[in-house]
Amino acid sequence: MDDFHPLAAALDAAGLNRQHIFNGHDLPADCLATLPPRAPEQQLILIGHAGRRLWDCVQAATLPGPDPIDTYSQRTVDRVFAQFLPGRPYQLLYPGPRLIGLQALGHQAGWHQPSPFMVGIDPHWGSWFAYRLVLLVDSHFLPTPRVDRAHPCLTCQSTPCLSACPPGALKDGRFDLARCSDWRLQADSPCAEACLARNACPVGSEHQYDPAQIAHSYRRSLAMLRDWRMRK
Ligand code: B12
Repeated sequence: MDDFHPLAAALDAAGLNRQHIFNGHDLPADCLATLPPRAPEQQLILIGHAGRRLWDCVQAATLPGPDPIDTYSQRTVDRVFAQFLPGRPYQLLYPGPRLIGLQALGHQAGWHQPSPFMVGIDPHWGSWFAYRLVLLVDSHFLPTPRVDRAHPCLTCQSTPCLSACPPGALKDGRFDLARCSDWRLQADSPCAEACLARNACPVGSEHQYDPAQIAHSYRRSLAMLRDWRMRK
């Protein structure tokens, strides 16, 4: 049996503080459908970050390029594998060209409950976590038990996210992506560099990212939206 503890401690210290190990053959068919054919014989390691630490580490690393978070995450996992599992190759699936359903994997890990604003939520971290790496490895780690946490939105009485959304994209119990996107793409939109609904959510608010990280991530998603609109 391989020991994941030293890798977990090093990843935690580097701000990549959520890890989940799956045996490939335990994943449901819809998750396996987006993975390479050998995945059922391997282990899949899902790595995320939660809270503020990752951004502090990324800032300290002063990395070049448009996505310093991805660069930092990949360098960190390279370093951690070289230190604790030298010579053991792994296949990096995310970030990468293949579309991996990260929230579906997060759901299997017990990290993801759907919020009205579509970012996953849990009662501890709120919506202040994201998925940073997906690896396939020929390893024998102990698989991680599913985290079993309640869905905080089910008991939320005040629903501040719904009233904070300026275009009303969360009305009627479903997320209206076109309404959200049209509003964000307007000149001087207050939602260009932050989601006011997400910011209004009280769950895990002590873990809310640094404003610079929020602006960085939302600028990137806005650029993605612009790109899609141009191609339509
Ligand atoms: C495309 C995409 C978007 C599109 C959404 C368009 C759409 N309807 O697909 C746009 C550009 C709008 C977007 C925006 C954002 N995104 Co986005 N996005 C993705 C991406 C790259 C692919 C999603 C996908 O198509 N999956 C394919 C299907 C088959 O997989 P799935 O898991 O079953 O699908 C789920 C999602 O698609 C989700 N979904 C559907 N519609 C929307 C709309 C939005 C806005 C979001 C966030 C999710 C979402 O619901 C599905 C069922 O759970 C994922 C990364 C990934 N590879 O999964 C990130 C991802 C969903 N995004 C994420 C985030 C955080 C954001 C932003 C907050 C910006 C940011 N990066 O910080 C904003 C949201 C704010 C807003 N209101 O716009 C995170 C969510 C983390 C979490 N805790 O759940 C992800 C997982 C990326 C990551 N590395 O962690 N995103």
